Amino acid sequence: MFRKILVANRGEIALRIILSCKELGIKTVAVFSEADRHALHVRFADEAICIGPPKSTDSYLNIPSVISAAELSNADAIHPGYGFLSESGYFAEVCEASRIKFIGPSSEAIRLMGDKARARREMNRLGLHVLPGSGDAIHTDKEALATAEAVGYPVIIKAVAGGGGRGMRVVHNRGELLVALKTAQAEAANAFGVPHCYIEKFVEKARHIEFQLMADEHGGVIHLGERECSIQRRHQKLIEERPSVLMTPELLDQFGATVVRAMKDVGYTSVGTLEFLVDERKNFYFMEMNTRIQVEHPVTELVTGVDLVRDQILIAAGERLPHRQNDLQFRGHAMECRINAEDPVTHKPSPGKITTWHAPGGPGVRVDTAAYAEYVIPPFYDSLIAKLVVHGSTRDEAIRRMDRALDMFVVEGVKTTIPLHRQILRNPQFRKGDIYTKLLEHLQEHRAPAVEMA
Ligand code: MV4
Repeated sequence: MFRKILVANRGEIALRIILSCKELGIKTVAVFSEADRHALHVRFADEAICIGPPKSTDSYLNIPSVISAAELSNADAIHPGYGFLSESGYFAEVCEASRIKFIGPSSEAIRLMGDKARARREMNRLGLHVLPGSGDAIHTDKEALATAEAVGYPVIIKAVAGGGGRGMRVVHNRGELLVALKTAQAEAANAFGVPHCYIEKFVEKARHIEFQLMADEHGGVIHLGERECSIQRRHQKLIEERPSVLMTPELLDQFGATVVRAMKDVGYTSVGTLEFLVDERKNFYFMEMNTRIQVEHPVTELVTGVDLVRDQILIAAGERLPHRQNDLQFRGHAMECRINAEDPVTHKPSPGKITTWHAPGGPGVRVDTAAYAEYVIPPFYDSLIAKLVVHGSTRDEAIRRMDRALDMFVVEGVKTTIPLHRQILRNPQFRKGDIYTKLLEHLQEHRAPAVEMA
């Protein structure tokens, strides 16, 4: 087992990793930027090392600084959390070369899944369905027109290097295609440094459902069920839950076995998530794989009782999976609301001092946060300030519990997404579980702004 783990992250996920380390009896090293001197991950870790100026590229993304901190503190492993260096194949490779265990999959697996076109080809080879389309980057106008014709309009243009849905374009007919492709390529070049885009069938009323997986270094693989993540805004997830209203025990067993087999065949290790786009006829199409612990992992923890971060650490230390598939039970309904410090009208981050803070509690309520009263949210990082996660015996109970917990969540001094969440929870379509791609856009269009947000 590891003696000491360096946590290469900040905010709630750094705290989340530190708490599992404490329970495992593993010492922790926090790294922090000059903007994070008063952050809680610095306080709760056994040691803390400043790794640079506030800007992420100078600190949390600075590979030489992070590796130096690990060497200086004699850490035998690094946990990258999510974001920052968590899906950098290069960083994982530097860790491997420095004989510091990267808590995650191999650099090779990160690189494979990071190339979205290659990942789709590989998963398709292993038996997962992918949407009809070009599969790879489109190079000529002729190729674009032929592909769109073959799959039939509407189609969607996505960046090969993108992932997470940034820079997507929906095209309804032949006349729009070439202009949309040019614009998408220019945007992709600007955002990701590479212009390559691909074309695939556009699915109306799509759902986003993902599967949590866990694999050890001895060939053991299990799945921990799905998460429904269809409530998104500008490709940021807002609410996640389990079970999805369209999941059945049969579908879970059947599709679970399929994803487990695919992960075995590709030789994946660590925790990971397979994301699917699901159409109205319950067809699952593989979109991409995330090779990190995800923001929404507590949803799975509440319905399975598994500590995913603890198990991720045990697996990285070479231990066998601590659970067998048949021992896992899914209990009740879990739901997570991501609370961001942002302006409800402009959607811009709302950094600054939290003057009043009260986090809700009570049965079935969990709050993952690194914020506190008088904490000053720095303007340099992600605006997530808390994850409010609830568990109930039914979806209805979970929704009512979430509503009362949101009501008892007091954050003053900065603007947050709490009012937006309360509005979504009250939406009749959401309550029925009729959630899909466009729901939130509809909700936002039909809203009388200031009044309902108040
Ligand atoms: C799609 C799609 C429809 N058809 N792909 C991809 C990344 C994710 N953040 C959104 N993505 C989508 N890809 C095809 N071929 C619709 C979306 C989509 C979406 C999907 C599920 C839930 C909410 C969504 C919101 C916007 C777009």
